[in-house]
Amino acid sequence: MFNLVLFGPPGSGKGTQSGFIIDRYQLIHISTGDILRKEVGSETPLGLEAKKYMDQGMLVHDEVVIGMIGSKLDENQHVNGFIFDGFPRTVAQAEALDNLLDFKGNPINIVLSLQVGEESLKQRLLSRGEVSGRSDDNEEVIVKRIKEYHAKTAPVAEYYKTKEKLVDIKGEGSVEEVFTLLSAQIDAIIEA
Ligand code: B4P
Repeated sequence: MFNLVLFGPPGSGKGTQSGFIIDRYQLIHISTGDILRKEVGSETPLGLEAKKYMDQGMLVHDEVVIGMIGSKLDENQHVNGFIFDGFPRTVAQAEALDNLLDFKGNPINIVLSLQVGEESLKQRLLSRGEVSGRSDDNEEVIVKRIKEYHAKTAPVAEYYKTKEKLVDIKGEGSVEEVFTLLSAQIDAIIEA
């Protein structure tokens, strides 16, 4: 089994690259952002609660997100592996994920961290906002999301660095160039 975390700030291309990775490597895609947006769209109690935070550019509470991941892992028992997109976003989430995967005997193999400068992030999210209709893609919320990233999510990179699982990837080329860099890292592990 191959388990990958795709890590990076808001708008760094996690969702975009996940699409290519699942096609090539047949992994199960777990995007907490997608799951939460689905809950919001269906107006479930979880979605209504999550919306309050997402609309303001804040992270949803750890317990909610960790519970969602546990269910997704249980739903997919005999698979090639998982790509975690947008999760973990706090050190508490990273620890919970390690506990869940260690219990199953299939730890995280690698964490690929997309490096994109702040100006590019803002531009990308503003452009996405023009077409996506997402509530978190206007200037005020984007600035808040990036602040929240530095305060709560950036420490997750340190967490994986100490476990020698973190690899930085230049995330500012074309989508194809970034995918080439990501797949070289994945291939090196799969073929080892
Ligand atoms: P997410 O849905 O995870 O998404 P994201 O960080 O906004 O974007 P991503 O990095 O996937 O960028 P994308 O490919 O779209 O999070 C949304 C919200 O959900 C969070 O703020 C939070 O409230 C909540 N949430 C989710 N997970 C959570 C968790 N674990 N804990 C708590 N709360 C959680 O790319 C962005 C744009 O750039 C696109 O328009 C794309 O076309 C473009 N782009 C991509 N690659 C490019 C490239 N190489 N060059 C130029 N443009 C590129």
